[in-house]
Amino acid sequence: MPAWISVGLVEDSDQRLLDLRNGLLQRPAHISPKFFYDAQGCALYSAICELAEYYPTRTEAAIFERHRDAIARRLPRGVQWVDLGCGDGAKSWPWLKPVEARRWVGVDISPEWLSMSLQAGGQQFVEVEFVGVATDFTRPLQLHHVLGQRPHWPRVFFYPGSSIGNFPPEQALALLGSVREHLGPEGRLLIGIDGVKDKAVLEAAYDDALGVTAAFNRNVLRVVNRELDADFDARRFAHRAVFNSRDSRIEMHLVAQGVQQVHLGTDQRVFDDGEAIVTEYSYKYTPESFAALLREAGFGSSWHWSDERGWFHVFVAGA
Ligand code: AVI
Repeated sequence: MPAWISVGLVEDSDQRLLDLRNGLLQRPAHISPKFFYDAQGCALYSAICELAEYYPTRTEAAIFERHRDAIARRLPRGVQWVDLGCGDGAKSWPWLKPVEARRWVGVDISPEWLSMSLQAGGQQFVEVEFVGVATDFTRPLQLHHVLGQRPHWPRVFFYPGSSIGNFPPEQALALLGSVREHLGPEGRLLIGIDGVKDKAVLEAAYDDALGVTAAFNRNVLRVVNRELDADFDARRFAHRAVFNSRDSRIEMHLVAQGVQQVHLGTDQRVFDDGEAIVTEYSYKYTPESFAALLREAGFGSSWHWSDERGWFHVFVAGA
């Protein structure tokens, strides 16, 4: 029977809504990308991962496929496999045998995803212990207690999909530092990183011809309407994705088409024609810049593997 633990999720929910409201009242207005992922947003994100233009998912999968043995040689055995932002858990499953996993710890903000992954994994790997932790890991990780239940099983933190890129560098550093604190002596981090590349390739990946990413971006306004009792008209905001090469990040915006007065519960906010709401940053790293970030976060060793075009990088890092 898979175990289920909730760390700090319920207590955080008022603060989340306060942050959302304050972000929209600021200039420039912003919405945290964590609000993308309601049921509709998750479905749209799954569709993005299948798009011809969106190379990260399939490029990372190809690196994992091709280099699985070499990567696994850098990981301990008999591990607690900690899947950060596990979703349906599917990216974890091919790793559990190579590392002789004894325990899978899925960490996700969505209880729905967690129960799905616990069930799917529990059926497939009957020898493995399954634990789900519902938490918002944009806040410091609090997994010492859960992982301490099996003190002698080394830890592997798995953070695929270049999701670390959605954090500004100082927050990415804090998250990596927090993982580092949880590692223990033999522990490792296995993480996927999107690389810096041609601007046209990057911008197409975030502004596809079918408009799926545009729908994903606009959907966040429906989430805001629900969460804050607001009245955004998603049709009157245009999707925009640009690569900011100075800061090495894709920036996604929603741009007001005409002046708009929007109610946010009891507050009001007027958006000028052409005013942009920042909805997501997706930072791109070179292997060198990411290795430097790992060192800054306290990791003493790292190895990496890339695809032939050097578009995506997979790192293993240890104490
Ligand atoms: C989840 N994250 C890594 C995606 C990215 O590429 O930054 C989210 C995304 N936004 C638009 N397309 C995909």
